[in-house]
Amino acid sequence: MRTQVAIIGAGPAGMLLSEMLARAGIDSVVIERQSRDYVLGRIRAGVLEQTTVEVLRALGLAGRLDFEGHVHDGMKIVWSGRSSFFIDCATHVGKRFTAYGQTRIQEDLFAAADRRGARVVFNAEDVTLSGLDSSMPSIRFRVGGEARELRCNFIAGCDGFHGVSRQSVPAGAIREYEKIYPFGWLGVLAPTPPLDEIVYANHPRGFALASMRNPQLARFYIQVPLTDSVDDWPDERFWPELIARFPPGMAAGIRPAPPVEKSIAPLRSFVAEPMQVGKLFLAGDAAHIVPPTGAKGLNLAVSDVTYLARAFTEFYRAGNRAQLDGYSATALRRVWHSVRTSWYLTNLLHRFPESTDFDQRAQEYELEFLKASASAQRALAEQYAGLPIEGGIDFLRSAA
Ligand code: RFL
Ligand code: PHB
Repeated sequence: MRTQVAIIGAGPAGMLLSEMLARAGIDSVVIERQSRDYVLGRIRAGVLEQTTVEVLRALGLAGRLDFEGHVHDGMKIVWSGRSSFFIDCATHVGKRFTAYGQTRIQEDLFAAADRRGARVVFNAEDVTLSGLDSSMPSIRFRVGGEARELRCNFIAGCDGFHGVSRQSVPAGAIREYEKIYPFGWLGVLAPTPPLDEIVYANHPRGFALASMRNPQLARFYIQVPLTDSVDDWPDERFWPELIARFPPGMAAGIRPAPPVEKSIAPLRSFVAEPMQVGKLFLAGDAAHIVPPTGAKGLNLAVSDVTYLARAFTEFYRAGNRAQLDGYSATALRRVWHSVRTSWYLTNLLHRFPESTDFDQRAQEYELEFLKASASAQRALAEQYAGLPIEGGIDFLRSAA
């Protein structure tokens, strides 16, 4: 098999990149380790930045999103179980958010890929990359026990944090910056009406978050110790603990229901620099991880592949390598902005194992300051809303 761009990973980054390349007349093949059903079954992100929605709209992929997505102006922060304020991104920076599950986006992307007859190989085992510095890199893998090879001009590593792409570069070519947090999030998806807003709660018992998927489907998270497993959190323990971390007025709006999904995710900040080595370009979680506190991971995957698609388009249309050469530097500016914001919000809202009552009080008074200061709220709104895509996204409209 041959193609222009080999894409490793059929998550949101890989499938969106293949869609953007197809619009520009650039051929790609996507190689995915899991089955299609497995990829569609993963419950993850839920909050889209305005920039992400605009990218999907420019590609004509936002029909269902515009119909089903719940648009909101910002998020609420509560603490000490009593006080609260609203980070109004719509008022402060003119940007809004849309609650729309990552599972839905993944379905929309697979449907678009089916319509254009895209080449996506699922269940690819033992994927290996070679010739990253050569004029014709190649990917070897097995499907149903049969060995295959895909030769290409470039490789896009969109295979998530545990993928093979980043691990295939020569030692020392990439520097990694990492912070592992001493807790995880227990996430629950339940068929019950969500609260009206997305609410982040700082509480002496630990952080909690109330979010939504649709008017009948709520998404909740609570901070739990890293040593806990899902079995430690039967429903009889989860619901009272969640409710205890919200102020009584809000807690009254949480109606326990048997969850359809329950899982624990560890929290990590991670950035790989540079995001490109030879003919390999990393995008999305393969290059960086943010703790979910800022709801940034999926949004960064979308901005990375937007920059990457524009660079490939420039290269194949005009033979101009400048944007490809500058890809990592451009993408990292937006990445680090969100990495820093997510780290800040994680520190502000969680109870760390070593933290004392003093630390808890200091957090609470920082929140009091945010509540009282319009300029501090504006600064936070600017960070939470995410940076614009440098150079804009008009090229997507002209390609489509
Ligand atoms: P993905 O989604 O991990 O996809 C990578 C794909 O690569 C495949 N793969 C391989 N394929 C071939 N060969 C190999 N050797 C391979 N190894 C792996 C995998 O099977 C997979 O299909 O990465 P991508 O595309 O970069 O997308 C990133 C997002 O999934 C991620 O950043 C978000 O889910 C993060 N995130 C959130 N982001 C937001 O923007 N807003 C949110 O509200 C939000 N909430 C969350 C989140 C992530 C969470 N968890 C569970 C980590 C909430 C949670 C709880
Ligand atoms: C979600 O709805 O899954 C969600 C919302 C906000 C976050 C993280 C996850 O910060």
